[in-house]
Amino acid sequence: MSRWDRDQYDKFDKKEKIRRARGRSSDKGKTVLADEFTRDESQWAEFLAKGYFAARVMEVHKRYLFVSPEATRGAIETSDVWLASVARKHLQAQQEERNFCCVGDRVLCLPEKITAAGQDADLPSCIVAHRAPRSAQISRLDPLNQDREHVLAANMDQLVIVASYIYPRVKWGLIDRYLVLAEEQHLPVVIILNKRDLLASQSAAFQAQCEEYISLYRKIGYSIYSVQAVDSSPTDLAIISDLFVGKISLLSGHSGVGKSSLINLRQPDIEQAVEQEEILRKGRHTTSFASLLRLSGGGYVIDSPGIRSFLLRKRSPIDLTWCFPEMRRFLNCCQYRECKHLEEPDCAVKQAVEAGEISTLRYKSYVGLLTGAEGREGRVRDLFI
Ligand SMILES: Nc1nc2c(ncn2[C@@H]2O[C@H](COP(=O)(O)OP(=O)(O)OP(=O)(O)O)[C@@H](O)[C@H]2O)c(=O)[nH]1
Ligand SMILES: [Mg+2]
Ligand SMILES: [Zn+2]
Repeated sequence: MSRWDRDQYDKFDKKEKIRRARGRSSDKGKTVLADEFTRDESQWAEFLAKGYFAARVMEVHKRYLFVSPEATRGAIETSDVWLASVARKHLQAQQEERNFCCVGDRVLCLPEKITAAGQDADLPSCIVAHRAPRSAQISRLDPLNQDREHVLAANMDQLVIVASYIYPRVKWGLIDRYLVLAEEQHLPVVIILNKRDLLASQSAAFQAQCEEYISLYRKIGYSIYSVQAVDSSPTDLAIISDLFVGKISLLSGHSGVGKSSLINLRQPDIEQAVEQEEILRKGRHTTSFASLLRLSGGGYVIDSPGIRSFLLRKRSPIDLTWCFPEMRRFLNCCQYRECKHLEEPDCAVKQAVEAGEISTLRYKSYVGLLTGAEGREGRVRDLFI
């Protein structure tokens, strides 16, 4: 075991509760702005000179995080794991996000002095003093409180959207929502359709529909690969190997689509748990926390728990149209400058849909995201953090 033992988590959790309870009264009444937590990396030098260290968030739990030192960008010491908690003064700040940090965040940490309580700790511990602004982030509306966002991961170099043909069946609307986020963040994106081996048992109509949609996304310009993580062919292995080299990739998608199985093909430093008996699965998540893993042969991946609800905050028609690359050229072509491309007369986007230049499937996703009518996939109830 290279990092930590699961049992240790609970032990630390208890200590953390005691520590918080002791400190609480003295902090009452303080207000700190959430953005005091964010500090540009150009301002980190003075902290580094005082004994702070730069680190990357590897995993976020309810009360604490795990971080690993990262002296220079991309050189994450994944075998050096620290137990971390966000500095208390920040925790009382008003915030627009569910958590202060998410996996992939670059943070500035101060090692904690060994106290009586910490002496038997198996991991060194530290306080997260600041977080760097994010270069990219993937977030949704928090299913527990839709006034705030839940950032799933940050600072990745690419988003890998994972879906399976069946079990569970591919939801193209969910893929479109991920694509909107990637476009907005200028993030390279790859779509993986997994479980190709199960396709042969499906109807010819379903197979033809999948083929049609795959060519549709290719035509728009997206990379989309059809693979199988079980009994993979050499081509599948080559696709997966090439995909992750030299980058930090976030893998996201529904539960059970095979995210962890695909990662395990590349031998991460910790083998990710995979659902053992697929037939028996009842919507339970096998991966419960997003974690950043180092792969043998280079590259890092963020394995994340399957997503059940994926509501996005509403965007203006102009912003949203821009996030559909095939619609971009019709921006400013409608009769009305403020055209939402819904019921307005002389709408260039709707004319393009009628002419078959924009697919009905993608236009429906646009309308759903604009009006919020189809803004959900599956159940809203969502249990993971
Ligand atoms: N037939 C077939 N089964 C697969 C394939 N890839 C993964 N599976 C199975 O699908 C099930 C779910 O795989 P996981 O890798 O745990 O899926 P996940 O996306 O990580 O799921 P969560 O962690 O719950 O989000 C497991 O039983 C895998 O063995 C595939 O290509 N073909
Ligand atoms: Mg998993
Ligand atoms: Zn229009």
